Amino acid sequence: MSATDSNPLMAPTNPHAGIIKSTMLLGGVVFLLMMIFGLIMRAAQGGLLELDPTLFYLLLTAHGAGMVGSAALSGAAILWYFCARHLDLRGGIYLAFLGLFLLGVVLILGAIFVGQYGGAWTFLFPLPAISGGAWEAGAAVTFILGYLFIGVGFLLYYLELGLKISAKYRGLFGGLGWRYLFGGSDENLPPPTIVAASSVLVFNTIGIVFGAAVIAANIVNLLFPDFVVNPLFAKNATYFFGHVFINATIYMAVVAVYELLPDYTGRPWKTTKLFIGAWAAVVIFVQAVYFHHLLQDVNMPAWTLALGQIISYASGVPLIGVTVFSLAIYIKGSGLKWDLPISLLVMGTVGWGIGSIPAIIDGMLAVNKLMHNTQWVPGHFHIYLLLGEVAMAFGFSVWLVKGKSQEVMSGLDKLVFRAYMLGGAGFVLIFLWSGASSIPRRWAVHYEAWQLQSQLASAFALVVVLATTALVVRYALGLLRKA
Ligand code: HEM
Ligand SMILES: [Cu+2]
Repeated sequence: MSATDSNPLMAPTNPHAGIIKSTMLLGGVVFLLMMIFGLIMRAAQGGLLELDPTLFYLLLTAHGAGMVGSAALSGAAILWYFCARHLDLRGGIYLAFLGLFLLGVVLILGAIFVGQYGGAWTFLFPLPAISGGAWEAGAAVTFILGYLFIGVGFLLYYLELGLKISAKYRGLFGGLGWRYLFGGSDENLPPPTIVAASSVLVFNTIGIVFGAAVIAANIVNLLFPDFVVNPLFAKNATYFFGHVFINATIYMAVVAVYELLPDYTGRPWKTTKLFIGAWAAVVIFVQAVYFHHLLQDVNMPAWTLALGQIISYASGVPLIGVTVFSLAIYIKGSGLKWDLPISLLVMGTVGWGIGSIPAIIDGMLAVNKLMHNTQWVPGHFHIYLLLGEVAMAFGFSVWLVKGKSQEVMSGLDKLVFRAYMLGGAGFVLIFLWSGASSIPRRWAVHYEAWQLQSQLASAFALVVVLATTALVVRYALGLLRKA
């Protein structure tokens, strides 16, 4: 059964397929390259290779910005592709978004590898200005300007989605499904993809606006150091933006599950009150929960810390719970035939759910005090990014080049899938283990007593890199075959 037969909503050909395919190729290649940077860092921490600490911080900055950027790009491409099944989106807007994004990438890469900016993707004030001579203010300005272009691109992208959704579903409240939730009729009810798109566009636009404000403040400070920014305000705004933005990447990518699973199970993913309610909770919680980044800031008012703690318990539950649970229900007894795309999509959804558990643990004050600057933190987010968003992105990519007929998993597909999953699981678990052993994060050089973990992790990372290489090559060959 082909996707077109079973899904009446899908136009025979998606008018945006070409550009989305290219975007996914770019995203896949950058994921792979950044993984290699990650492997180099982990191997250096394990003493397996010599790496100048200055270079480590350049790689760390590039890895953080590059990974978050590729996750955002692939998430945006997925969301656009599926929204185009329901809305009449303008291709020119997507091209402008992509152009601004690439311009931003060029500035960021230039700032890092030409300007030697190594202040991490979080550009936390006043670090960009205090380089100890490692980079000039101009490099920091260039890096942050790169973000600004990407942010503007995203605002344009969300504006187009917002306009088209409002026109078709009678305003954003219609698109969010909130009108129906509060007793309105179910006529013209938005499909799950539109509920997701409306929710993401609301919270990510708010996040990006805060990001833009703090970016502007940083730039002025870098150019005119007399202009000081309140560091506590800057931290709040920066982490609000960063937290919301990285979460949005997964919330965008998950629509691939809503849209593609029905092709496999023959059961449409329905917009229910529970579904709308879960997304409504996300719109609020994903913003409020950023307080967990401030649990160590003793000068924050106590109520914010309490809120950070309470919401951290609550935030993962609604949407992830609903999505993972529904996934299990839709799959059970459907006779689903596993191929590579659906396996990767399901792994991504489950990985996302599992990754929220160590995040919730870190959101407890008592744990956070001990763990926050350890590798527990990269441990939790590598779970829901490496085994979550990125797995979904590759699942979508290989679906794009899937043949019309039902394909079973070849022996090679199975090998690649298992290598990615097991390599990834080993790699992230060792981050958690390292964190639990109080090994700090973001240290270029590790004591000998810490190196065993880094060495084992490097071996797992190598497996992930090989599996990812196979995925990228398989996708590229698929594109050639289709062309
Ligand atoms: C083979 C796969 C990967 C490897 C080997 C790897 C390796 C690493 C290492 C060694 C660090 C620094 C840990 C420390 O603080 O000591 C790191 C940080 C990070 N990684 Fe990865 N990573 C991988 C995949 C990913 C993916 C898929 C994403 C996101 C989509 C990602 C996002 C990040 C981010 C945001 C940081 C934090 C950077 C910072 O602290 O400023 N990584 N990674
Ligand atoms: Cu966060």
